Amino acid sequence: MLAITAVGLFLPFRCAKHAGSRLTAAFRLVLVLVLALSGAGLAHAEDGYDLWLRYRPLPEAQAAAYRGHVAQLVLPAATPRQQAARDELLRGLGGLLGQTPPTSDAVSVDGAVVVGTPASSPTIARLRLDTRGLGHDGYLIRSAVIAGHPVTVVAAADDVGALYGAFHLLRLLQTGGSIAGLDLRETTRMKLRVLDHWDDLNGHVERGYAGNSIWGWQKLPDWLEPRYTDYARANASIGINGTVLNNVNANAAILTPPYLDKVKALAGVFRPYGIRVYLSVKFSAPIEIGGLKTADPLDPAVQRWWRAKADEIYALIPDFGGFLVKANSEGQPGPQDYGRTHADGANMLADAVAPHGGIVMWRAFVYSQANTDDRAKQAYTEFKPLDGKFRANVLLQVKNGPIDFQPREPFNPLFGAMPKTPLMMEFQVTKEYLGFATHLAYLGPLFEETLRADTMARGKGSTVARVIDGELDGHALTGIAGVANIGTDRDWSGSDFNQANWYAYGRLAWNPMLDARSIAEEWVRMTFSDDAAFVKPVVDMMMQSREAVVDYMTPLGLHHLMGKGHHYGPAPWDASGPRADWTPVYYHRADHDGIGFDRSSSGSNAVAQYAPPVAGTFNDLSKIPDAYLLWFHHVPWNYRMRSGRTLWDELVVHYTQGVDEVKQMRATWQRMDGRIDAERYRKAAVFLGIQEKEALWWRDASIAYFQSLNGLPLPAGYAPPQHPLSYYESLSFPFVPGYRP
Ligand code: GCV
Repeated sequence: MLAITAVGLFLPFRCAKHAGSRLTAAFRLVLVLVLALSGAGLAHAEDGYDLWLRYRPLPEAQAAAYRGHVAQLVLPAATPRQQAARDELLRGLGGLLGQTPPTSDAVSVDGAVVVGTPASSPTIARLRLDTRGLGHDGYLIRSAVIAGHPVTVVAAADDVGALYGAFHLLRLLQTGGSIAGLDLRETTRMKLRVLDHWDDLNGHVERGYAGNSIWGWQKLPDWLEPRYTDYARANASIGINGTVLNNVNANAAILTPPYLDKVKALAGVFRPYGIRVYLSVKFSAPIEIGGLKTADPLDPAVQRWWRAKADEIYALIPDFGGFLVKANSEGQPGPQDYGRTHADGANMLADAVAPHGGIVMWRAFVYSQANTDDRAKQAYTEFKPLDGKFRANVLLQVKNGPIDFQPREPFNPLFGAMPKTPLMMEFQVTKEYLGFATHLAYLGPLFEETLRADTMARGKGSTVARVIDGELDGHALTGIAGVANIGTDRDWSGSDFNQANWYAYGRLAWNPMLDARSIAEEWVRMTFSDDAAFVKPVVDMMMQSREAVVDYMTPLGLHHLMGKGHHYGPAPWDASGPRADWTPVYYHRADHDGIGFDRSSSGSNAVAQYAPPVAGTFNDLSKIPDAYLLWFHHVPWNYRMRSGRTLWDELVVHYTQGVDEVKQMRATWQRMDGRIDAERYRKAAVFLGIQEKEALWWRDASIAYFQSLNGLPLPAGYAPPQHPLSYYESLSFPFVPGYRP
């Protein structure tokens, strides 16, 4: 019965929107019954598994127009990577156009698609295209004429570039782009485009809201889940070329022989897709699994141990990427345990992997309980003096903001401050602080805001994007990392809309200058529908969504007001142990008279860590944008805002606006009913309902608490919190997903 219902609901849309043919009611009924009986109805339901690579049939008129341009595939399949490009094109074209073009060694018809490199394809070699400057990853897509036949050429210098070009061609078809008169050239300056999985060996994902880890360690290396290949396809389609398999809060066991065999098996699945594996390593591994008495990076025995470990790994996985390290932060061991610096630790590991071409990503997310200085300043204080002291194969991985992936933070002052060190961006794709799985928060605008921020470090235009893509300070080793939002949920990311964050991260990793709106548009067209009446309102809704979260959680520069440990929901009242810099009261500093963290020159002086023009803006109350006011300043509740309202009234307006924005998002989505499949429509509709409830919870709890301090009335027309403060304070959440106690 279930299957019949699901298929019955689903068919009217698919027939009308995709198959392009009008089925009679009788035929439709027969089809429903056949599908229901065979169980195929459920198997083909839109459950989000296919991500943006759905390749559902295009409307017939559109498919017919494209078919003439993809009448034949001329491409090599001699290596696994070439095979991957070929398989994807066959799968994609077959799905989109309803027929797979024949493959051939030479162009013999109009409308052939020729894919390859000068080395892999004699046809491409004969074209003598200028593939220099494309690097390993770049590609050209051109309309050309070969032997009198108009063709489309996807040419690269390396097989991986050809694979990326194949995905680009498919994207053009999926988004209704023209494939006539093409002359595209795509390159990337970002060498490492990496996903960081915070996956534990027991299957738990730290800050994961999409089920368990997708790595089935217990069944590896023998059983290779088909999902691994689909993961690799999805990543390759957006140019991601590295994956760190395990949590930065690392378990040393990942470096033991049984686990390295499992890692090798995964590396084998990913290799055809141009994806290298990396591992997070625990600094104390020489003690824990090596039997040494110390992990001191200057101890020759420790150095030997790491060199031998690197040799062992590379013997198994010759293209292993390298190590990611969280050291001396949040309880993790590190070089400072032995009185050594972060550079000493990073360099020791860098020396171990250097003979194999490996790299070390050393995290700058370092702050200490023992340090009573403003937490926002500690990473800069620690690392800035080490500029120029790292080996050439070390990247310093810096979170986008100085605290910790909050809904809004100013850019991290380390960007632009360490010209002699390659800085790698670390974004969080999983929504630890933006509503977990259910809140619709498209992170494209957050990523874009950071990448475009002007550090002014080398004059105007010294954007964060130009720092990390190496242009500003002339680095060839460049990289970007995103903390993955991927798990065993059928839809991979805990909601269909969360897939957009994975997608946007990858697209911006490839080209940090892309804009968030265009990326959202691409994604919506591929993931849901190319119907203009759907795309525009949904993209508008996505573009508004992150600001809505800022409004209902942490407006005007407030930050870190969530419940301790689990990070689910508001707890601005929390002043409990074990350490001050994990409590909301440390960050908002509200009392009867005012609110905000004074990081100006009269406070912690965190502003001084920015280049003078930026520091000048942040330091000056008359210049600072409202969005960062309470990040940098402590002001009275009756402080007069640019709007003419008092700060208190302005806060209440923002909190309320956040809830209203979610209501608008819900209303927009309700209008989309019937324009996409019922399954995905309904899930997003229900999730938006959850988001509205939780947005109201954030608003009301925050207002109730701050009002308990300042005793001020709400501005006229604004509803009081639904419950007394004591109600919000009484809530507890010991079992939220992703929690690490
Ligand atoms: C992996 C925050 C998160 C932790 C995370 C840490 C980090 O503190 O809450 O779960 O640990 O950042 O980035 O290392």
